[in-house]
This record gives sequence, structure tokens and C-alpha cells, in this order.
Amino acid sequence: MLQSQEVKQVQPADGIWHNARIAPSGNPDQVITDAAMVLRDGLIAWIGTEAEMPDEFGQAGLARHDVGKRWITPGLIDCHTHLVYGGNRADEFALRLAGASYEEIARSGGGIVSTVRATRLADEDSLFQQSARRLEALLAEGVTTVEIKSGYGLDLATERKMLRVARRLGTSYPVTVYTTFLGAHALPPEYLGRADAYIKLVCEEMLPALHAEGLIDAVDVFCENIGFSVAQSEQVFSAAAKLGLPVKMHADQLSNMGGTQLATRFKALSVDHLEHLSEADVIAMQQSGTVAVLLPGAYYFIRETKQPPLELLRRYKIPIAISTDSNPGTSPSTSLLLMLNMACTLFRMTTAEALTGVTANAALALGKADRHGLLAAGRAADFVVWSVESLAELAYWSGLNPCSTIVRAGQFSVALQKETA
Ligand code: DI6
Ligand code: FE
Repeated sequence: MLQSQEVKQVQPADGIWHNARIAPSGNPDQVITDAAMVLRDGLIAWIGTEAEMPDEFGQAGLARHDVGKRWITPGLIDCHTHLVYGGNRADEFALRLAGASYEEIARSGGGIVSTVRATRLADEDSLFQQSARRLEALLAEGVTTVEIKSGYGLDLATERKMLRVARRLGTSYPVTVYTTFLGAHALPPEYLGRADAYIKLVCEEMLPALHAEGLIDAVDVFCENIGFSVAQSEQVFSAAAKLGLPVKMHADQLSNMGGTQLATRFKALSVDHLEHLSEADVIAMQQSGTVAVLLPGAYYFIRETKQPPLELLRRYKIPIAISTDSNPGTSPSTSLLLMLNMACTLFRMTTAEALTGVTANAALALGKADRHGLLAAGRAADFVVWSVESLAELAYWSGLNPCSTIVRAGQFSVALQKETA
């Protein structure tokens, strides 16, 4: 397993990576065959065909890494996760298998609120340990960038604890973590019947305090009939805008409440889920440059039958990202590769669309396309070497992990020992 950097030796991957096939943006339709990539001081110094590599690199006595014609892509990006939480909801899974719906369980005091109880009870170290094993599973499949949301605390102290754990995961493991404040995820039990008062707390106390502590990279809202209304979402987005924070939204998953329309007015980085998205919503997304994040793991796990409107997204050329939505209630998954498979089998995406969805378009969904999702000179060296004949295999297999080498920030992040139990 990938080991925490707190105890891992640093192994620089500098040198000439050659005899490779490279998809610089993750898109298998845009590749360099007979490729070479030069890494120096943790950065990509040069990338192109081996024949065109400038002599200065060949003569510099650099280490040579023969890739044996295998494929290289950018490190994968999981752009929507709820990786940090206490406990799990296997008991609720049993109830759902016996016929209860996700919404019924949520309305009867289970669902998100039961994870809130477990998360409030866990101390910071326990929360770190519980979350670290999920992160390790993601990283083992080539993820080098991950977004992690809060939203199982729903009070200032526990939201802070979650975001601190997320930040600590990013300094303890070979991964870049972006944090998203999702205070408006569910109504905490102590605010029952007082949703507007809770939203006021989110906007006026939690958000400014956690932002001042440097714990927030973006702000999200669960805009849904079992979450928050469009008017309440607007208050949260206005508070985020005042602080200069970008926004995104859980929108149109179980119903169309007009969430995407609102999100586009705030130039949201992404809207996520989208099973109930309309054509007017897609047009609004095109105008605001908002990315569509599709979450096939949640679609699968809650046995949804309404498909996100892929044809409309294609017609209006909306960038599509794919993510695990890793969470205890609707997508207890820690495999981004499996999500590629599901995006193709369940949503009928092409393998090229799916792969672009966890590289270039996932970077766009985070507002970080300048830093991630592309292998180019001057960029940080975050990449994966895959033991596959074709990149379509990344979406084809389920259960096989063809990841052979991972380099993150110019260093090998190899399978050593596990730090956590
Ligand atoms: N993402 C979420 O935040 C909610 N659904 C989803 O896809 C619910 C998460 C949960 O039930 O814990
Ligand atoms: Fe989610």
C-alpha cells in the first residue's frame, strides 16, 4: 500500500522517461507514441517524441527509466468525494435492500444524520485513521489529486475537524487535497424545523471562521428536496462570493429544483449528479463554463433509473468529469477505475470521454486546470504508468488494477508499507 509521507523515504523520479506511449491530457485520442518525458527537480522539463528530444538532455547523464512501451497518463483526479467521515452505513444498506428508499431513510432520522453522529463522536486521530484507508485505496489506483468535502459535522467544531483531517491527509500522503466546505449538506438534528436559522449559522459563522483558518478551497451545497432549497443555496453562494470562494453544487440528483440555474448564475465550477438536468440547464451551463460532474457510483448504489442527459451535454459541448462521490450513504466506493467502467456501461460514455473525465475535465471541475490533468513542460510531474495494451483497458476491467508506477510531485509513490491499521 501507499505509505504516509510522514514515514516514507523520498525517492525522486528525475531523469528521462522513455520508450513510452503518453496521453498528455488523459484523452486516448491525443497521444504521443515513441514518447519521452524529462523530469528535473520534480517538474516536467520536456515532453515529446523520443527522436525530437534535445541533445542537452541525452548528454546530461540523467537517470533513464525505460517504460517498456507502456502507457503514461496524468495522475488521476477524483474531483468529488466525501472521504472523511466516521463509521459506515452498512445497516442502512440492509434496510434499503429490504425495500426502504434513500429518501425515506433520510426523512426518518437515518441517512446523512447518522453519519453526522458518528463523525461528531470520532476524535481527530480516529477520523484520520478511518479516512486514510479509503484514501489509500484511491491512491493505489493512480489518483494523485482528490477533492474532499466536509458536511458530516454540521457544527463549527466538527466541520473544522473534518477539514483539518482532509488537509492532514494531503500532507501525510502523496496526493494533493482540495477541500470543499459543505456545511449545507443536511439539517443537523438540533436545528429541526429551523433550516433558515441553520443556513444563517453556515453563512455568518461557520464559513467565515473556517475560511479565516485557511481550511476552505471551495463551497458546495446539497440543493435537493431532502437538502436545501434554491433560496437557501443562494444565501450560501452569496456568502462564498463575498469571501471570493468558488462554488459548486450537488444539483438535480433526485429532482429538478432549479439548482443548476442558480449555480450557473454564480459561475459555479461544477454541478454534480445531474440525473434530472433539463436542456435549459445545459444551455445555462454552457454560458457559465460550468463542468458537469457525473457520479455513476451513486446512480448505481441507489439503483437510480433516470440517466443524466449525456446527449444534451455532448450537444452543447459541456466538459464532463467523472468521480467516485465516495460517501457512506450513496456511494461507498473507493475505486475511480470502477467509476470509469460504470460511466461507460451505465451512462454509455465512450472510454475516451470517461478517461478525460478523470484527468483534464476533473481538473477543470476543481478550477485547477492550470496545475493538474495535463503533462506539459513546466508542470509538476504527477503521472501514472499503466501496464495495458490500450488505455481503453482502464475503463474495461473491473477489479484489475493495471497501475504499475505512480509519480507524484516528481517523486515515486510506490507500494511500500501501510502506515495505518
Ligand atoms: N452526495 C451526497 O452528499 C449525498 N448524496 C450524494 O450523492 C448523500 C451522502 C450520504 O448519504 O451520506
Ligand atoms: Fe456527493
